[in-house]
Amino acid sequence: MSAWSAVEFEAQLRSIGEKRYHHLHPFNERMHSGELSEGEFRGWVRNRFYYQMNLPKKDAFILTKLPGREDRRQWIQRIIDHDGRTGDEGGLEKWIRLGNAVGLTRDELYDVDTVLPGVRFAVDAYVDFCREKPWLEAVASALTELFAPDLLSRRITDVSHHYPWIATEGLEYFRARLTQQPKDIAHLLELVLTNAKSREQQDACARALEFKCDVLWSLLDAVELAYSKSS
Ligand code: PQQ
Repeated sequence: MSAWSAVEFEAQLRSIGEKRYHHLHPFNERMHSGELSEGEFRGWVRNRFYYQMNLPKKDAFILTKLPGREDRRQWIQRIIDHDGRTGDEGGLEKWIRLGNAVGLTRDELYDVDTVLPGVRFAVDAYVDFCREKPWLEAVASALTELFAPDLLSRRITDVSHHYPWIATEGLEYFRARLTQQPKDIAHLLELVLTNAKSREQQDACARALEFKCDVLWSLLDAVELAYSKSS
C-alpha cells in the first residue's frame, strides 16, 4: 500500500484521538460536569501520580534510542519538565501540590504499593512499550499529547468552578503544562511526520497511538471502578 501524504497521515492520527482519547471517558465527563465526590477526585489524583512518576522514565528510554543529537537535546527537556532542576521545581512537585490540595501527603503519593493494580498494569505497559519498541513507535505513543491542551484548559475552568474545595494553587500543574506542551507537540509531529515514510511505518505509529489511548482509558477504568462508591 502506498504511504499517506503528511497531511493525510496527520489527519489519520487526529481521527484516532477524536474517537479514543480519554476526554470521552465517563470518569472525565463526570469530572467536568462536577459530579465527582471528594473520594473519587482524590483517588484519581493519587493514581495518576503513578503515571506522572513514570513519564520521565519512559522518556529516558526513548532518549537512549533517538538517533540525532538535536532531537536528543529537545527530548531531554521533557524529562526536566517533570523531574525539575535547580530553580525549576518541575511537574512532579506541582502534582504533589495538587495532591496536598486534595488531602494527600507526599508519602501517600509515593507509596507505590497502594497504586490500583489496573493503573499499575496500564502504566507499566506504557513504560515497557517505550523500552522495547523502535524509537519511532515509542515517540508516536506520546502523540496523545496532541489532544491534551483542549482537555487541560477545560479541566482548569471546570475544576475551579465545580470543586471550590480544591485550592487554585493545586491546579498549577495544568497551567504549566499548557505552556510546555506546544513545544512537545511540535517536536512529536515533526519526528513522526518526517520519519514515518512508508505505509508500514505510518500504520505502526497509528497502532502506537491507539495503544496509548488504551493506556489512558484503562487507567480511568480502574479509578472509576475502585472509587465510584466513595464519598
Ligand atoms: N502525555 C505525555 C507523554 O505521553 O509523553 C506527557 C504528558 C501526557 C503530560 O505531561 C501530561 O500532563 C498529560 N496530561 C494528560 C491529561 O492530563 O489528560 C494527558 C496526557 C496524555 O495525553 O498522554 C499527558
